[in-house]
Amino acid sequence: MADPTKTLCPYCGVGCGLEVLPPAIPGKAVNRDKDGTPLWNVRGDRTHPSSQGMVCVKGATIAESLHKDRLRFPMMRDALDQPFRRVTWEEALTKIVDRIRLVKFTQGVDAIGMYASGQFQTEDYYIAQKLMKGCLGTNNFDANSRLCMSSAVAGYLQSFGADGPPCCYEDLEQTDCAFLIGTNTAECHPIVFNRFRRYHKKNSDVKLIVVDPRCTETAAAADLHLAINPGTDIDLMYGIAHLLLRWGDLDKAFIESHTNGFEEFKEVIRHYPPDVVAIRCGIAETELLTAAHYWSSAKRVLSMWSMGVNQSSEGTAKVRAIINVHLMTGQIGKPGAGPFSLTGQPNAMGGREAGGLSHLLPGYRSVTNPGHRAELETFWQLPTGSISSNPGLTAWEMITGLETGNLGMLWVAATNPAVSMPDIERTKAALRQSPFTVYQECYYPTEMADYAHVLLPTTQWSEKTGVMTNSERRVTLCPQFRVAPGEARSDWEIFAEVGRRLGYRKQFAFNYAAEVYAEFVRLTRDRPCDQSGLSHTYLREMGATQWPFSSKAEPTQQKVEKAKRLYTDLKFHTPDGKARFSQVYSRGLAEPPDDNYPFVLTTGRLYGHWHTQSRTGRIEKIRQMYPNPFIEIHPRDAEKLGIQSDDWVEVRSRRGTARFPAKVTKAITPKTVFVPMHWGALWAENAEANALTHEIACPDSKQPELKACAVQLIPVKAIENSNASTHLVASPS
Ligand SMILES: Nc1nc2c(c(=O)[nH]1)N[C@H]1C(S)=C(S)[C@@H](COP(=O)(O)OP(=O)(O)OC[C@H]3O[C@@H](n4cnc5c(=O)[nH]c(N)nc54)[C@H](O)[C@@H]3O)O[C@H]1N2
Ligand SMILES: Nc1nc2c(c(=O)[nH]1)N[C@H]1C(S)=C(S)[C@@H](COP(=O)(O)OP(=O)(O)OC[C@H]3O[C@@H](n4cnc5c(=O)[nH]c(N)nc54)[C@H](O)[C@@H]3O)O[C@H]1N2
Ligand code: SF4
Ligand SMILES: [Mo]
Repeated sequence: MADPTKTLCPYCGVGCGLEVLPPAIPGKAVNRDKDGTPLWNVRGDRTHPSSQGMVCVKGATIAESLHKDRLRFPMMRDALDQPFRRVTWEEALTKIVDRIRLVKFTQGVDAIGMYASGQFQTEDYYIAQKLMKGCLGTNNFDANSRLCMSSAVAGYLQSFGADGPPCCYEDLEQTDCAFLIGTNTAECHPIVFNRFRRYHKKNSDVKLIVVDPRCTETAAAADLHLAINPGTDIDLMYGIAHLLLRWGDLDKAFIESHTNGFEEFKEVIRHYPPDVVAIRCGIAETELLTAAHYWSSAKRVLSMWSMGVNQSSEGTAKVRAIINVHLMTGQIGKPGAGPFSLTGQPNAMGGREAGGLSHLLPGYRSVTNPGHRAELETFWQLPTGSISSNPGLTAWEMITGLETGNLGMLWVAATNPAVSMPDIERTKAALRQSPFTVYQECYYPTEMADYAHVLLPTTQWSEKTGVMTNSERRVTLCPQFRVAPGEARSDWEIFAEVGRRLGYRKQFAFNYAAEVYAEFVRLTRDRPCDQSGLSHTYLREMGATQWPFSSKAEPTQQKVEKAKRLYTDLKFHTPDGKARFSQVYSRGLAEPPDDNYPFVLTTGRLYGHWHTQSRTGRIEKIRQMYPNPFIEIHPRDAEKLGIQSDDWVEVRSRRGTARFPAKVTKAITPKTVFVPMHWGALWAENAEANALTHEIACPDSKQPELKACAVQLIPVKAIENSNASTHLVASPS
């Protein structure tokens, strides 16, 4: 039998290793989809250190999505109200290159914007940076990581002097206390959760604390679930810090030698005594005391977080508040301990390494740093001053750029902003105004296709070769094993071809993804994300490998050991080598509930679905798991509204409305409601979470507060019975 192809699951940032075999395995019936299409066999890769053979339902069913509804040929139209017509690549590329030249000439290069995704491979990211930030000279490249990980990036950078999660998955099995805040790990990072759960079940003295306004599957497994009011994470962290300080449970030697700013932080947490914090968070004081007690009695505390922390108007401050508590207790740089952001997408980490946000450059560099710009200009053989010193437009600023007309061309790839952006009606209106939008996608239809002038068919995972980095900094090679449908091309190849046509032949003289990666890793040498010792060949032969992994002569095993955790020498990437405490007070939600909009709506994910359903909506098993969207409402609120499960509810925010059947459940905190983000216009009528959300963002990370907005709930039967519905707005208090 042929050897299986070893690769990585292309869904979440856990980054599970997969083994893939052709549909026909000798001695077995050919594996087929219901429509008769032969399906590749997918199973967990036991040799992959991150996942040890485990997979969740998404990884297990990926093969069923690969052949359905694929975009096969380039398509074009002159206006959005026209039908698409099939064109050749030559026509499409000529059109794009002409338009780039025109916009550059008439509006300037900063009128061009590219919006891409953590579902790019590192090679795609890198070539896009070289084209946009290097050759074209605009930093207007942003990714959906802006909606996802940018608060974690900003928090790490401010506290440690560099991005990069310091921990590894082995820490899950070496900790005394896992502190999960703003993460539904059981549904969204299932294999990380499984690894911890196995260990937790075997070790009764190990504690699990979960901080989430909802009693998720994750929270249900906790020793302590703190169902805090949305947006009160900083209060909670400072409340814990206050108690640890009061009890003298500090690592004074660590604070003294390896940090700055503790005295100022002490002054801040003085204002967070347990009685005040308990009221703000909506928890009992005893629960807060228990959390602080668990924290203080654990030798090793591992914090993990994701969108409940990052997607906030104070996202960076939340991240730093978590890090502060690690710093005051010396809980970092050792096994089983540290602040660990769980990355959302399969290669959001690689995106950060390759400079895939509008303020970054490849190799954890910054556009505002003149030395960094000069290094890249020399490396890319571009004239001095080619790279702009201005941070480019963020995802949302591209939307407002379309509104004002400042953006003359939008290029979207591997993301579906017509569903995933905040304030979706405003987003769609802006997209409709775009003079020229290019959209690179592997499926058709998706919601975003409605807003494109040019559709470019791309290969996806399984049809292209490249690398991805998971949450624990582990780089896995994902080799091509299937033939791409129709005329699909890989994202990086499209960018490189446009670059060559714009005259940058030597900058884009690549034939293979391996060459692209080889160039990129040279740029990481001696940087915090050093992977100069890696190559496609190395990864193929040696398997998935964590960075830092330099090209310096050193025994491999030594490099591997050192790469497990960052900051084991307690030297941080700041100029004086010390980590920094933050001193920011909590502010709470950007749009708190009021008499008119009395509920807090929070949004998020379900175990089986992936984002806007481009893949999972096309997999029958997963569709059956979740036949329709819904809204979670606490029984107390439901009673006041006079509704029961399956009754339809209209949800209104200051920006829009949507309708959902109610799911009455105690799993949600009273006065808070929850809607999954997965149903865009293609998959349900009027059930878009983002019809309701707002774009107000963290001032540091520019990450929008997708986790909370103020809404009213109105039973649909009441609307149908009466035209004057205003007096029916239910108040939860
Ligand atoms: N099944 C599945 N898995 C996925 C994805 C998917 O689409 N489907 N997407 C991937 C991606 S890109 C990402 S970013 C991750 C996201 O992974 P998670 O962040 O775990 O997922 P979410 O459901 O968005 O939000 C997590 C939790 O935050 C809670 N929350 C809301 N507001 C607050 C708050 O103010 N404070 C706190 N402490 N908690 C709050 C919500 O109740 C929710 O349970 O998942 C990744 N994995
Ligand atoms: N209300 C609300 N909104 C949210 C969130 C939330 O929690 N609540 N979460 C936010 C977060 S964290 C995220 S990450 C975003 C995700 O939001 P999106 O990025 O919009 O979601 P996806 O459905 O993953 O879209 C990715 C698209 O890329 C395509 N694709 C896959 N592989 C490739 C490839 O190799 N090349 C190309 N060109 N295309 C490819 C897929 O078919 C898919 O259509 O949503 C954000 N929006
Ligand atoms: S946990 Fe994430 S990476 Fe692993 S199989 Fe599931 S979706 Fe894929
Ligand atoms: Mo994400």
